Amino acid sequence: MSDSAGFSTRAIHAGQDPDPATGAVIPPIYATSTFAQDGVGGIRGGYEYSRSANPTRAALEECMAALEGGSRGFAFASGLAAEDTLLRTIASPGSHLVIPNDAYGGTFRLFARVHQRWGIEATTAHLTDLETVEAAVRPGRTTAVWVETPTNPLLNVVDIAGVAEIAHAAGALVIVDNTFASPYLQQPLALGADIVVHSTTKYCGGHSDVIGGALVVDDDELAEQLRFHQNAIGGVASPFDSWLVLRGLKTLAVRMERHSDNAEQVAAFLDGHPKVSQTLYPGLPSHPGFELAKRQMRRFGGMVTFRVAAGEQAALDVCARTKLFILGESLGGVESLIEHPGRMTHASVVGTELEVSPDLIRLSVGIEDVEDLIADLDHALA
Ligand code: P1T
Repeated sequence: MSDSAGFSTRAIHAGQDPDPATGAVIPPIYATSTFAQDGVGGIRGGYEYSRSANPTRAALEECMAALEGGSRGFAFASGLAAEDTLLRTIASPGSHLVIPNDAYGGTFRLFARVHQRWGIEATTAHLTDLETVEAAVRPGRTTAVWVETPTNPLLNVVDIAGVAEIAHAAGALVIVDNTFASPYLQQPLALGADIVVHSTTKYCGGHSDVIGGALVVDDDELAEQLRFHQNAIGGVASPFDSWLVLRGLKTLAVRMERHSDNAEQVAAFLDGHPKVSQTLYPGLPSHPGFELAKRQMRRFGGMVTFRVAAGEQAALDVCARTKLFILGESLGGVESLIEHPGRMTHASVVGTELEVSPDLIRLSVGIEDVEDLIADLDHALA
């Protein structure tokens, strides 16, 4: 496959040549913990123990790297395992990071309740405002700026290139959690980021049947440090989970197009609805990040957040009344999901500055027929 191959060609072929032993077109699930050695120290085919490396996981890692335009990828047992390994790789007691004041609650909890205990300091900043980023970064002292865009659950759009300029001038790395956009809609490394993080549980896997995470970099030294920590800590993706994510990646481009088509229509429907006080979707011209999203993303994605005019109880009632939109945490699968961030995905940040409004509902708009999705919401809001 040529280096200039298009996104879907890479998704279907990168790291996935036919199996050399059998010609199998799909990478086999190498369900093995260990590999026979040809005498002590004589490693056959590069594999010795599956925590260190496994052929199915290696296929996924190569494919993720190819899709993000990086040189190396690393696959983990969950998005949070990827984040934790990354933090242990780049930070140590005394390190300072700038983190978003609007992000997945679990990411914030990892900083506030786990890493802070080990002496890692994190300053929260409103990353959509570059002046705030500039004020939060300590030149020569800050290890990294952690970006999530679009954010979970408010769908704020952060200027990756703008943050990279400020962070790099201060000697800090830029990390981008690209879970909501997926590599199809947004390419953080090309915009100046140093490290891309994914919860592959979401759009990369795409079918709500696996928990996984990934890191991608385009720097040999950083890659070597991550490889060491991935093996030393051990939170790796299993062969079966790697296979599921790889299968999902093959259709990522067509799924993201359909997610975006459907979400655009759902957002337009909600935006004009009398029971909805605010609709948050980067593809609405009224969204403060609309112009930036147009520049930075291929399309606007499948996540839509809205506020119910009558308040929290009315929001909870809507969550209870949808039938096609299944009430559940997570996102990015082919089926539509609805959730109440205040009581579900972001319950762990109640009482912090990340606490979200109680009238907020988050939709992961799936790839069903959009007329059915809109009818379901119309009924639930009635
Ligand atoms: O759940 P896990 O695979 O460990 O990924 C954590 C994670 C990281 N980053 C972002 C932006 C995320 O949205 C998540 C997980 N989020 C949910 C489970 C959710 O419903 O928002």
